[in-house]
Amino acid sequence: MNAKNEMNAVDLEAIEDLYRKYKADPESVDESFRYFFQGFDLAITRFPVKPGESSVSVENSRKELAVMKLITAYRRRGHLFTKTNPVRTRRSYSPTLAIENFDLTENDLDREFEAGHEIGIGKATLREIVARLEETYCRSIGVEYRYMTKPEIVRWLQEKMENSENRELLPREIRLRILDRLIEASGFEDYLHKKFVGQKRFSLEGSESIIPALDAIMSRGGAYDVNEIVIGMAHRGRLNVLTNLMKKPYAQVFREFNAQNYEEKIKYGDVKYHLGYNSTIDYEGRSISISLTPNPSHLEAVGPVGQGIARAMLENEHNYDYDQVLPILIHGDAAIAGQGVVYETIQFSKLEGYKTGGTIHIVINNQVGFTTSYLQARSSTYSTDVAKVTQSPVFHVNGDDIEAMVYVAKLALEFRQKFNIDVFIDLLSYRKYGHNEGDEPRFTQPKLYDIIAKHKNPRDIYAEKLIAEDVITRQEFDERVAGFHRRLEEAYEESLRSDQLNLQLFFSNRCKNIGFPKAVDFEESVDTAISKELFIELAKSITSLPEDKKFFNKTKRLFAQRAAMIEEDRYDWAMGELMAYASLAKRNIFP
Ligand SMILES: Cc1ncc(C[n+]2csc(CCOP(=O)(O)OP(=O)(O)O)c2C)c(N)n1
Repeated sequence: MNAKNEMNAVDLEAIEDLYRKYKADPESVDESFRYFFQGFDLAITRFPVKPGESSVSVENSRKELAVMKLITAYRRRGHLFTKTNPVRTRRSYSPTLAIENFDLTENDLDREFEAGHEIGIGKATLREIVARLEETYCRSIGVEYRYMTKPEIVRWLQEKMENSENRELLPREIRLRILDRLIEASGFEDYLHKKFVGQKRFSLEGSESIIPALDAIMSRGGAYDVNEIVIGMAHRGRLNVLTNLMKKPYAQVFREFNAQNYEEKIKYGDVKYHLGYNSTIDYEGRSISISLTPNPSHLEAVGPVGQGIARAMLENEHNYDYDQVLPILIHGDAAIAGQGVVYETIQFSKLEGYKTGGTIHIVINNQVGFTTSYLQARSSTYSTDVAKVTQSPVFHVNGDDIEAMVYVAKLALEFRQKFNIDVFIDLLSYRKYGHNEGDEPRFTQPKLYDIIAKHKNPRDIYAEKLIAEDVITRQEFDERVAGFHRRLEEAYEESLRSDQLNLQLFFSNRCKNIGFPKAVDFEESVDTAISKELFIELAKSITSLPEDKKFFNKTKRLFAQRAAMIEEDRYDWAMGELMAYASLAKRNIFP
């Protein structure tokens, strides 16, 4: 038994056994029990039990045990009592973590407990222990990890979080970098809002802190051996990721808004939210290629596509060194909770034939799916509850606490690189406008949108913090905002200089022979005929088995039967279907 495990189900006999073991050899029991028994022994020496007196030592050890139970409860249930929702009061859960629920009282607050060793602060008062637990588990970050069954993973995370109170003090230059990313994220959306009135853009406003978080992953990835990042994401915030992180030129996006023609003859539709993009970013002398996969409107369908691309890269170019290829999937809260394909995809995540060495999942949890509040949209407590299926840790983070978000992003990256399993970040935020800016969110969410209307955006919240802490002056902040606005104005001017859009083909360097699909006029029949010679050539090639391999007799017979069809010029439906695929593959891949 391990004191760091389930103290809730304390078995007194087992503890007595452990105590006997400890007495024989203190090193033979887990560290946490060692501390616990040291406290117990101390209490016995200090307050020996005299005949006829009540046992102080027993009382002390009972209290030590109670504090241990409290610590375990914070680790397991602390996430239910966090301040992670920037715009709503959280639902209430019971029992709470109040000390009274653990047989402790106010009189115990200033008593010292050996149990403090368990969370790395040594012997400490209950007041200090509770303060430390509150800081670690119940502020802007709620973490679910105790369901993971591998003790070494749980311990690693626990120590990381408890030793740091789940935060990191950032140097000034990093804080300014974060501020700049927020200025770009909010400034870009605001510019689009005013310049292209009423046009759909699936604004990121309310959830902008995903941009500095992704920036942290991308810029630090190199230090953890990442060479490629594959991102799969839907509509929300896609334009922001493309421009501010992947450096797609602002002018190009503005031209797409002005609905001008592509140089290629493809139909203009929802193209700008669905196209893929590739770029390379350099940071501290390392470069990482980033690929944003194309995606259809069908939510979450991009998940397996992103995984497939990452797996192909691992197989073809990185010799299955999982650390080199990092998949990131960005979800909406309604989509991840509702779409079955999410479950299907993550079930592949640990299978030898499919795994990609762990995915960082980030949920843009704006608490609404189209028009529906999360309370009417799902039965699970969290939108991320599917994470438990594969025993992946989940960090729920208040999107208004930017530094917490960046800290979690970095921790998730380190975790993924160390254990090569999935990890989830649930970014608790809100959606400033309607689903696509054209609809009125107040029709279905009037109260929420009254709160949102008065709420400061993440950029301004962070700027106020940095101004208050003398990291930057208000004037410097205003200048940075104005400077970015000027960059956008210049890009807009540039966008007007050409009326043609040059589309970058996704993976143009890797897939040289694949072109854009041609627009098909369905009124006319499409010519799919191929010559008889090509037909025979393809048929022979798909009915021959490689000679250097062994096959079951049944397989050999099946192939022989198909090969006979060529001789007899008599084909069945199954062969017909295979020939259709073969002719299409030949035509599209090797035109
Ligand atoms: C499979 C599928 N079902 C339904 C839709 C229609 N649809 C488009 S966006 C949306 C709401 C998505 O909400 P959420 O996942 O929370 O993302 P948000 O837009 O709030 O960022 C729905 C239902 C769709 N595109 N795909």
